[in-house]
Amino acid sequence: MVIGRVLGCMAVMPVLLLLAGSPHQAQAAKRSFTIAAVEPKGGTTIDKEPFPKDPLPEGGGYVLKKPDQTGRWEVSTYVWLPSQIVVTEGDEVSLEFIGINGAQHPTTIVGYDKALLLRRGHVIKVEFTADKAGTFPIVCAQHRPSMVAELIVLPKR
Ligand SMILES: [Cu+2]
Repeated sequence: MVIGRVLGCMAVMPVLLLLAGSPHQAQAAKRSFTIAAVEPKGGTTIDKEPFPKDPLPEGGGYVLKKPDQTGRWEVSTYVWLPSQIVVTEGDEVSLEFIGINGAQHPTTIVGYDKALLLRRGHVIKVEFTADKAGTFPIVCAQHRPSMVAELIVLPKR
């Protein structure tokens, strides 16, 4: 009777060990993200703050508007929100890009050979298996150098 119980426990142990396994050994997860093309903006008038003398880096990602007739000037930048996406190798990834600001964003996910032309008011869904680990830039060619996000694929452990 006692031996039977002990043997019974031993038979259950491998199952418990499997259940208690590291979360990294879990099956591929489905991961979904929304990535918005946005343009944070700030501004003031020259009587409060002088218009900056130094030009901003070129490439279309930074916009500095000179003072208008009221003396108001503005600065903005095109970015992806969020700018980092972290998944684990093997995950089924769904990236839903939405165009909020800017007419269009010709975009590539470098290293995963994905290209899309995102227009304002549209959603483009990109689905793939994260089958290689590393850091892969998500680059809008029209708004460099600021409109670059990172797809980070952590290696399977
Ligand atoms: Cu862009």
